[in-house]
Amino acid sequence: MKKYLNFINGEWMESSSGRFIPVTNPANGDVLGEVTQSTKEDVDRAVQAAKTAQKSWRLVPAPERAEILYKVAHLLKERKEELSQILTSEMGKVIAEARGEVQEAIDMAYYMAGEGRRLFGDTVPSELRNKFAMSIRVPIGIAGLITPWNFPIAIASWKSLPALVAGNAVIWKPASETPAIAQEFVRIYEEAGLPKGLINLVNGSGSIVGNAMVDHLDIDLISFTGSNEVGKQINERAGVMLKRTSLEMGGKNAVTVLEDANLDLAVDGILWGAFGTSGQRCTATSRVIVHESVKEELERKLMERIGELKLGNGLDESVKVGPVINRSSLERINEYVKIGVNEGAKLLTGGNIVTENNLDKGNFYAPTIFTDVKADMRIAKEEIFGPVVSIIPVKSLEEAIEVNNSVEFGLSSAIFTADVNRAFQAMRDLDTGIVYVNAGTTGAEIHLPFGGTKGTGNGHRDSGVASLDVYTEWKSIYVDYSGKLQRAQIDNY
Ligand code: UN1
Repeated sequence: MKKYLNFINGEWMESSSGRFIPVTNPANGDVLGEVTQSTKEDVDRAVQAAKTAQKSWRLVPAPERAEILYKVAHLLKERKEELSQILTSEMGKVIAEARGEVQEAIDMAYYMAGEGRRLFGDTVPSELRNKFAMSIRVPIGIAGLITPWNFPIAIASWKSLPALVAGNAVIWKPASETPAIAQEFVRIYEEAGLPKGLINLVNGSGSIVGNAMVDHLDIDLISFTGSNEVGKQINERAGVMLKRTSLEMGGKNAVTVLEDANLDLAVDGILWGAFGTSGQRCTATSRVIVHESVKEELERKLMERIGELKLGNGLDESVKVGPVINRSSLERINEYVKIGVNEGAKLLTGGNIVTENNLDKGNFYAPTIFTDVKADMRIAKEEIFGPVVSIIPVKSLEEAIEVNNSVEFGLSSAIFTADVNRAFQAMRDLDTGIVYVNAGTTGAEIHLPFGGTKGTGNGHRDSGVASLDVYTEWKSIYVDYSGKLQRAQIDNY
């Protein structure tokens, strides 16, 4: 039986709890191994190691820190196929998407390595003579990362790479469902020569390990991606300590299809956005807001294509839709479908757990489309995190924007239209952190800020240069070379 361990102060070890929980393949229920379940003491040990390591790391020139990140990038690239296979076996997404996700981590590693030679601040004129003014970024100290199972290496890369290049140490709690890919990522850091104590992997539950991290006085910030429920709890606990939190939470993303849209292209975008990763992306397309004049044609085209979505084990290259992560998720999705039916939405296709062709050993849900959905129904408002999409008819662009913006989340939105004026109006008025024109709601690239408005987040961003704001403090420095006391705002007026 494979054992997934903690990595603390440069050593692989199991938790002192002695407890392990099984890790299963969501496509067939096979037990892949077991993962150690850590305690508060393990978190303490990791923090001690991180503290010592960060003291020297902050003094290593950032371009030198970046050399290690370049090695991480090379190693990820070299091992891309192997990592993708591990990812698919453990998390379920189809192999093509797993390769895409590993590529996202590779891109992020090269990009953040480049930041080692930038990490720009500003030099600005002082208002006084013979005085110099500048701002620089300084590391915060120890970053606590809590990451989800749906993008277990990409999201971990969005957080750990900027944290490390900026001079912080990291304590990382991966999701309990995906410890193998987490272990491989940490091995790559180890092989790249990252000094011990700078990345510490602590496996375990949110209630024990997660809370111990949030409560620890020496962990300076928490970066979390996951559910709103947990994000709010983290924010509350951390808030009383004035601890920085960067929270990336739910979505209820919509594709808007106007009457002048290229409908075949819109269908491609919807199928990919709604059913890719079995709908388990924060950016998944969960609503289709369509102009009533093209609704029927769009539905017909969707129904013509839905049969292409072969379900199965994602390691089979011909499979298009993998399993959902676990049994309880499968049941929750099924509950939402029942809610939709009871609310009076019309089920166009799907709406069931799939059991034929031996798929009952895994957690498979049929790609599901509801139509004639009203914007205030629960299925149109709450995050389902599964392969379920709701079609909502509207009469105008203005109404489409209103419906798009009516939910509590604000991660991603998309509009299909051939009219440049209306595209720009949508870019201005859709209230999400990410907007696509003539493309679906997924597909964010790592050099742009990733995150959302309203209930999706708390104003911070993952990836892009913006992510450095999470892992650094600004320090403003004034150098007076006049040789006399110069009082700002006073002596110059
Ligand atoms: C997520 O679902 O949390 O834009 C991340 C996308 C991917 C990242 C998704 N590049 O869909």
